[in-house]
Amino acid sequence: MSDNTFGRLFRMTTFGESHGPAIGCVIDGCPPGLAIDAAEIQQQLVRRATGKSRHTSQRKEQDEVQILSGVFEGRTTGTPIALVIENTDARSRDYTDLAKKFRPGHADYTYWKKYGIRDYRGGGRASARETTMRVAAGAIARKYLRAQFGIEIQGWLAQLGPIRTDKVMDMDTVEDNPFFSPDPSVVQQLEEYMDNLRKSGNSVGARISARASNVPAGLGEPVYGKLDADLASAMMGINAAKAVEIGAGFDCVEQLGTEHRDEITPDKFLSNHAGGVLGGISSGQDVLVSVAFKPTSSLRIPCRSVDVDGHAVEVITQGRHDPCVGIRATPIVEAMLALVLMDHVLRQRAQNG
Ligand code: EPS
Repeated sequence: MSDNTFGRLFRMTTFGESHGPAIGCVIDGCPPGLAIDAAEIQQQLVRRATGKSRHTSQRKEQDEVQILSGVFEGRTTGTPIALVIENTDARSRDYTDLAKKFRPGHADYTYWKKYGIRDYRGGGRASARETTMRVAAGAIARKYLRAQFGIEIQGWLAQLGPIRTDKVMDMDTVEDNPFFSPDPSVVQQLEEYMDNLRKSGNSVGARISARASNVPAGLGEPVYGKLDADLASAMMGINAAKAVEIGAGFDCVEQLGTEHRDEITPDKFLSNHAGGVLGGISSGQDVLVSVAFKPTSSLRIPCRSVDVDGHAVEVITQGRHDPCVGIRATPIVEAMLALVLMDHVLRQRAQNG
């Protein structure tokens, strides 16, 4: 399996399966001298973890990250940073029935078509568990971006199923509820919606948005390697992502040029439909990205599928699953935003000093 590496100059290579002994990554290209410790990485991992509320998977992992290399006396040394997290609460028997069957809507089917072999336990490499390492590496990138440029990254739940959660943007409350909703007035509605959904055995999609502020102008390559193209690729690479928008995104279809263009005064831009990127290069405005996540495909509601021999079968998924993967996706979107910006900061430095 190739292409497990992300980034050009700040390179993260992840490894591991959901029910293997551990999941980990090697980060190559991190500048030396950055103060970082496991506790800071842990802070981000905790935000993404399962089992924090009744609305997510009840798998209980400590997600305790170990720094194996690349950090000496609390500072990065410029050598590869290896991170590892042990898997301690895998329950592989839940997957016995899926060994030879495919969950519709899941990568079960395409992994089998591609490789003719798959670790079916917990979705193997296709599991959301792989995102632990994106968040861990993202924590290091965030630290650097903040220390060097004052870049701040904040994500939030913008919509869950039919419930819009971005009509009120009270960012102080994002961490105070299990959904990362910026609107505290919809939290009760989200709780009830998710309780009913969980009882029904179904799942639902969500939209996560994120903003990076204090991004310097000039990040991103003008033709190939555009900042927005790399963001789109990074976000689409998150498990269950189905659509990405930058700035106004698909709304630009209905906008007129007079509305979409972001007029400029000597003091500032007067709007930000571009999402902080013009011609593939950051403008100095906030970088805005939004990602749609599909409903989880692991459902206990029976459905039709086939087995590895092509025979018709019924599939019922057992075990502990997220009824809405979007609920845990805010820290992952933030991490991918940090990783893309980090890579482009180093690329900008390499060419333009
Ligand atoms: C997942 C299924 C569940 C989740 C898992 C992602 O795992 P299991 O079936 O082994 O209990 O708990 O997420 C994590 C463990 C995690 O850390 O994100 C899946 O099918 O993707």
